[in-house]
Amino acid sequence: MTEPDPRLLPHRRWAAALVGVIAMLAFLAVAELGALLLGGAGSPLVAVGSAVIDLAPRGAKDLMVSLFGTGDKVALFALMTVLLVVITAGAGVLERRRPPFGALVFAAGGVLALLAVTTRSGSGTFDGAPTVLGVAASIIVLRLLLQRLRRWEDTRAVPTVGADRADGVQRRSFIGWAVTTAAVAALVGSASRLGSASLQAAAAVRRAVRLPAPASTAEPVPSGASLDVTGITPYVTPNADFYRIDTALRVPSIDPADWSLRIHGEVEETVEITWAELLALPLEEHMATLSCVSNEVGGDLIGNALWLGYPIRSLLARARPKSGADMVLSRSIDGFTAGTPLDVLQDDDTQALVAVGMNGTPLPAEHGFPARLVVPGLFGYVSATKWVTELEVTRFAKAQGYWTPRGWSERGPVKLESRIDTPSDGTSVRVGDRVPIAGVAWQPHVGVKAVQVKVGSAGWQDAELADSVSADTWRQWVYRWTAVAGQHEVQVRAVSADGEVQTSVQRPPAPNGATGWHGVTISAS
Ligand SMILES: Nc1nc2c(c(=O)[nH]1)N[C@H]1C(S)=C(S)[C@@H](COP(=O)(O)O)O[C@H]1N2
Ligand SMILES: [Mo]
Repeated sequence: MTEPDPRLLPHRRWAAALVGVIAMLAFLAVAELGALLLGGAGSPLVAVGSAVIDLAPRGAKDLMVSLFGTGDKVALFALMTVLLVVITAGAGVLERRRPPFGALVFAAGGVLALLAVTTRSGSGTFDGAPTVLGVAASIIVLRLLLQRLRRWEDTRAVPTVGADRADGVQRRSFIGWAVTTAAVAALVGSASRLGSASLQAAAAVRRAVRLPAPASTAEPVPSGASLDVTGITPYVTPNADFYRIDTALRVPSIDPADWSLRIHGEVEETVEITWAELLALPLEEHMATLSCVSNEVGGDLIGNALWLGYPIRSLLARARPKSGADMVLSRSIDGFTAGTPLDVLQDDDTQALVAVGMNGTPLPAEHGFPARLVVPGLFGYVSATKWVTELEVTRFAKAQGYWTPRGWSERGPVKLESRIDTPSDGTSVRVGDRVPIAGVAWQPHVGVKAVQVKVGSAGWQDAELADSVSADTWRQWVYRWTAVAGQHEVQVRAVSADGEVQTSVQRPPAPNGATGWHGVTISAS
């Protein structure tokens, strides 16, 4: 160990202690901001607090409760804070005298916090990230501020001409940096903690929601709708795997008690329904495949789910659109809008829903809780408004949905498409292997009646189709190929229930959906 630097002024110890505490604030700020970005998960503050409660001996808990009553948790946090301040102040002093031992104290604290975060029940893969980033931030702040402090000390320790002025400059520089860092950290940290807490409160509200049983249930999915092929997309997309597309930087958090849906505009009667009123209506279940216009050929911005909701046509019937109206501009609480043809929404054969449930649970927050629209056959950008609060009956000549002035078509029917899920591009197999080539094909609301596969220069061969559940959902298919030597380009195309053959013309997603055949290369040797 080195001797303490003789230039260290003993009375500057308080400044080093302060630096330690500011570094701790930086840790908390960065970690809490990270936790907020993770949707309220991974806060070391919460995790360590919970771990202390869990690990504390019975006697200590009883003592806390008897001393502080229902304020026991506040008292615990106060106690933890005092402890943190003392330890990190000590670490600041230590780092000034014997670097890098102060930084090591922070690293050790970080390891403990990481343990607490990652061993919490239900912790996710990235939950440790905020803590790791927080420790990094604290060490950077610790070093940076101590460097400033050292410069200030140097001006005092070496008496030269003008030392007093230099001393003033360095002092102001140190104090300026320290105060700014502390203020920014305190602000960011407390705002993030509040944000996470409100997100978690919203999640608790959602968990407490009990959806009614549907008045009309969807046909049960026949077992034949799913093919037994490894690597094929499952017929129903689990909520956790469902693609998410929206313009929301932060997922809107809505308390259903404050939510309502207003149907207005060119209608005989403005209608407004609350959450309780909506849930009291006879709800229907429908399976429907939802797809994004931005989905590239072979892309995965598509999913299939069982939606529970109330028919939009019935709500419109109550409001009675005036003649001349031809569009419904649905609006989200965050301002997003979609323009949907009125006749599609009024059509008896189109199961367009104000949906509240997705695969048997309330809508996940990122998929529109408490309510969204689902319209089979239309791309999401012109129909599937999440966090929906308004349906304005209007005209295409008067209004535009969010994406239309941004270069996307006014109307967006989903196009006939098919995708190879397995094998993946570039797979090598052995000659003679039986290779299932399989995937999904869709044209929601129209349906798929055939899928064909072409391997190399061989002609189109019919694939085996899974049972169709309804025209509104995608269909699995498989072509069982026996590998022959060589490198083969495999392509797929679908035929719609209307007899349309999927076009080979390659178009990009803009302005109204990509087209072309999906292909993969397989080599056999
Ligand atoms: N409020 C809101 N709703 C929205 C969007 C949006 O940006 N904001 N995007 C739409 C688009 S482009 C698509 S493809 C679907 C995606 O729905 P999902 O995220 O549940 O898959 O939501 C639609 N609804
Ligand atoms: Mo989309």
